[in-house]
Amino acid sequence: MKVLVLTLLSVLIAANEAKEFERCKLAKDLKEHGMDGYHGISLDNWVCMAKHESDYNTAAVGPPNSDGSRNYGIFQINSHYWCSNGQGPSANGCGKPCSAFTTDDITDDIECVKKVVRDPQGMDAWVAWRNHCKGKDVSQYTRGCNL
Ligand SMILES: [Ca+2]
Repeated sequence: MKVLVLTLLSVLIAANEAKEFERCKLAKDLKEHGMDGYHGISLDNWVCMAKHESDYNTAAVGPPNSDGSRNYGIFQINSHYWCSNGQGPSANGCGKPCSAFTTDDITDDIECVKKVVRDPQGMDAWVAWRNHCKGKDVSQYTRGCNL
């Protein structure tokens, strides 16, 4: 029994390491990094984007896109434009390996997102944001968070 409990515990710990960011923790982290109103985008829009891009999963790696690139992490940062995954050409606009965007520390992810949103496409770069958040009432995404 003790062995089983320990095994279960280690499985739980491993699963937790690539964590699903709790909604309000993400909102707080984003706010601390100056994202509330960054490039005119409200905090709840950023949280909504992360919800629909990755379901708050910092370890998310998307399936291959039509150009063979992939998207990484809680904000699904693209390997063709913003990070290098060593497979195929990359502009690597954020100057990082894509693996940097699948860790629990989202500081570098946020810094990269600031570059992405300053591109001409703006928030429309995130298809899930366009489909699920754009022009909608997104206040629920920061509701109840003590920000
Ligand atoms: Ca990271």
